[in-house]
Amino acid sequence: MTRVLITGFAPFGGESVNPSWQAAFLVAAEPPAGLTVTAVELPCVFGESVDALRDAIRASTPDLVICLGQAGGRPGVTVERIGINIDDARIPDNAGDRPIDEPVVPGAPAAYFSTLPVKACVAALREAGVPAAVSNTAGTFVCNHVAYGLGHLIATEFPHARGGFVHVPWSPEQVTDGTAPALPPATVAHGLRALLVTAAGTPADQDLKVTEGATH
Ligand code: PCA
Repeated sequence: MTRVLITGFAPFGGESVNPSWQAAFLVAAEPPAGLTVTAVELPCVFGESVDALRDAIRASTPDLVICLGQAGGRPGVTVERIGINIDDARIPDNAGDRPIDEPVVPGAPAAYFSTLPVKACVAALREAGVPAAVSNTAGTFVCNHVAYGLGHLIATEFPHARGGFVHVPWSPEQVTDGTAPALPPATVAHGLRALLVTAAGTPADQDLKVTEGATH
């Protein structure tokens, strides 16, 4: 049995829902065979989010950690390749904090690569019928903060866990005027179940050798 921790975020930026938490909740409610899945909602707050993630890893002792966040405007599920050691907030977090060009962890490495097989994860999402891509930036807001924070926790405190960050699009209820792409949380959850099974069975160093690169 592989133990999985999946996190989503609380709503932020004046929104009333966050599809990352909606999807995480649905995956844990109906986990794929062979996996036990715990879902935890993280606060959209610099610092506190990583503290809550550390507490959740301690409590559920997962083999695999998938942190989800909302990426409004992206048309598909994006598997993040990297988290960088910088906070640069265009909007305040849910505690009113707005760091500019501060490290996530002072003195720590510039970046951490995901320890998920990112290309196999993208392939699994697509095979499940869910639009997906590799992303080379998780931004510089709280999602990147957690993407980097997760990499640092794995590198320094939880070496037996593997994990990475995945962004999900807006849900249809957030774009009722239809002017931006959206995916129902149930569709995202369906794809994420396939991603989890693939990630659990594929070490990061046995990822697919296919290009998902970008020219810009
Ligand atoms: N998305 C934001 C923070 C929380 C979330 O769900 C981000 O992409 O940074």
